[in-house]
This record gives sequence, structure tokens and C-alpha cells, in this order.
Amino acid sequence: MAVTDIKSASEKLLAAEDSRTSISRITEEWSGLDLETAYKVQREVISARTAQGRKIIGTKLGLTSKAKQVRMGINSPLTAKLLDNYYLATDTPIPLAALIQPRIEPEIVFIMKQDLRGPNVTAAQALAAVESVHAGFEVIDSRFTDYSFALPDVVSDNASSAYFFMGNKGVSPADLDLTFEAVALSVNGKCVATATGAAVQGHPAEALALAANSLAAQGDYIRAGEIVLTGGLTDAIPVEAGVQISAEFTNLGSLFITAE
Ligand code: 0L1
Ligand code: MG
Repeated sequence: MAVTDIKSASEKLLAAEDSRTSISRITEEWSGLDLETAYKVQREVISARTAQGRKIIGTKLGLTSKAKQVRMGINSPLTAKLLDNYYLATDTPIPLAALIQPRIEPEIVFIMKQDLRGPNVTAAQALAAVESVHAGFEVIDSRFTDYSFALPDVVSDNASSAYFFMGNKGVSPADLDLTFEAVALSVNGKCVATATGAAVQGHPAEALALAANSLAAQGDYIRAGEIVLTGGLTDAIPVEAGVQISAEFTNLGSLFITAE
């Protein structure tokens, strides 16, 4: 299928996800795909999923930390949508058969108590709109072979979204200093990376403000009740069958996840 416009790009991404078959960069075939158009492709992908019955339950940020930006070779954060079928309870193993090349990354997650509309939202205003803060894990699964993409590709691909987990423990943002909230990421009991909330744009509330301000440019906003993933705190690690992965936070609790 030749990719020349928003419709054909979205159809190629949907087919890749449905058939669990990776594809080459859209920007290789469609060099004119700019960032603004890429967000239109993302919206087309999400519209196709909502037409199939999926519901939008939140927003996610990607590439908000240096660790992620360096790994992916892209130094600009992006936003994407969370659909209801991305959510997994923490006792559910990651379903590898549904995925192409899964990786997992620990995240700080917000549940919103108020709408947040850009432009010009500050981090303080963003944090004041948060109901509770949770430990999280995001499972990403780029539809592009070997995660080889440019910014317009990964924006079109809804920021590699696949699944996410969230801890039950919710802490009021007033009771935390998220700059210093630390996480230890471990694989089979061995710590492989650590980070603090400062890794995410200096403070996860800065990432939240960034999301509200960039959504405003698309005529969109963050709604009360939505879940917001603020972006991987560390580099993402590959997920294999039988692995045990944990994210232990200072105050947000711990998540222990397996895959099969
Ligand atoms: O595939 C990717 O790494 C892009 C999505 C980034 C997710 C994140 O930084 O949280
Ligand atoms: Mg992420």
C-alpha cells in the first residue's frame, strides 16, 4: 500500500498493529509528512479505534526524559491518546502474543480532578488540577521495525502505545515532592536503572503543562477524570516471556509485572 496521505498512513499503521507486523518509516515513503500532519494521522488512527468501540481514557506524553530522547535520537516530547484497551490490571501478565517488539518503562501517572486547557498553562496550574499521583508502567510497541522512526512517524503511531499499568495507591500531589520521587527499575530482581521525577522535564507537572499547551494547538484539552502518563523516567527495556519486572517508588508504592 503506497502511503501518500493521512488516510493511507493511518491504514498502514492500523494494519501493522492488527497483524503484529512491523513496517518501515512512513517518512521514507512520504517525505512531506510534517509534525502537524502527523498529529492528524494520529487522530485518524484513534478515530478508527473509537469507531470500533474503544474509548479515550487519557493522554500520554512521550520522550519527556533525556534517557528516552537519547535512546530514540529525538529531542522533542510528544503527546498521544490512551484508549481503554491499553489498561491492564497489575496481576495481568503482559500478553506477548498481541505485540510485535514490546518494551517497558516506569512512569509517574496523574489522575485529573479538573479540566486542563492550554495555552499558557504553568506547572503550578497543572499540578493544582491533579487529583492523585500513581506509580505506573507503560508497555510500548512501536509499529516501526526496530523502533527506527523520526518524530512524525512516532507521532503518527500514537507514540508506540500498547499497554499500561497503574498502582492502586493514589497520593495527593500536595503530599509529595515529585522532583525527588525516586524509582528503581529491576529485571528478575536485579536493579537495571534508577531515576527521579526530575528526569521528566525537570518535574512531571512541567510535562503535564506541556501536554495541555501542545493539545491546545490541536484544539484539544485534558479532561477531569482522565489518566495522564507523563513519560518514561528511564530508558525502556525489552520484555520477554517469563521475565519479572518491578518498579519500586519511594512514596508511590511498587509494581511487579510478568509477561507470557
Ligand atoms: O517508542 C518510543 O519510545 C516512543 C514513545 C515514548 C514513550 C515515552 O517516552 O514514555
Ligand atoms: Mg511512555
